[in-house]
Amino acid sequence: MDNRLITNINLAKLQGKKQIAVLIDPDKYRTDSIEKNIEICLSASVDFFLVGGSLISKNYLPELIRHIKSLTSKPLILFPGDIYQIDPSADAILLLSLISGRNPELLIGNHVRSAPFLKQSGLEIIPTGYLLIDGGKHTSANYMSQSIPIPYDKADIASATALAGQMLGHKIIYLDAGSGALHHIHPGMVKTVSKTVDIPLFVGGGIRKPEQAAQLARAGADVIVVGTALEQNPAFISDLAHAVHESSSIIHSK
Ligand code: 1GP
Repeated sequence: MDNRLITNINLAKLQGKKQIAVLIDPDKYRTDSIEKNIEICLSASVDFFLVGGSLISKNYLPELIRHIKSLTSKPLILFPGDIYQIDPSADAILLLSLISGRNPELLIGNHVRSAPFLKQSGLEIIPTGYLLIDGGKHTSANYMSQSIPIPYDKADIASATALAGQMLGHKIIYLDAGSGALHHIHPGMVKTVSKTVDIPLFVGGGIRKPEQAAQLARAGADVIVVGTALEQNPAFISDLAHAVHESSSIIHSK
């Protein structure tokens, strides 16, 4: 087990380089569209891929990972909605603790069940403090986790929760409005959290437009995660990725 990916993510943060990750849901896997979509992501210089979903009803995960791996050597990180979404062919896994919720299964129960398999898998483990934030609608992530998201305008609660996550030893904080959220996380909340924690900050959920992605990156997100944007409008990924990467140079030139 190495620490290659988290080391690279930390390095990018140190250098002020903003990154974009594309989330691919195994349940929406189609062999023909995946090739086209990965090609679009590669020409847009997407930095890495996340694979996972709140609920997986078809056993496409191993095949999807193999397929993506045959198309690109970009890092592929599992973003599991449950303990069934572990596959040793990926490069790493975000070991999520839902610290915005109070569901013991998502704070420790699932981790205990999956730990022996994770050890055997050889995957790089990236302990992640995961916060669900209200994105204007009840998402699959909220329902499946049986947890109440942090209110949209409560940056102080998000900030204290993220700080607790860092103190507990998490390597990443992930603020998520949930896939398909009506609105993305408020940049003010991202700014408050990014000033509070030193570890890399992932922000996702409801990001559709390049200017939204750029605003969140400038507010302090180190990695912007998009999923629905690729499914709904693949051609847009190039503009989104460009906006995120451009935000790096804005910060550099300050
Ligand atoms: C969800 O942050 C991701 O965990 C992606 O959300 O599908 O809304 O882009 P979207």
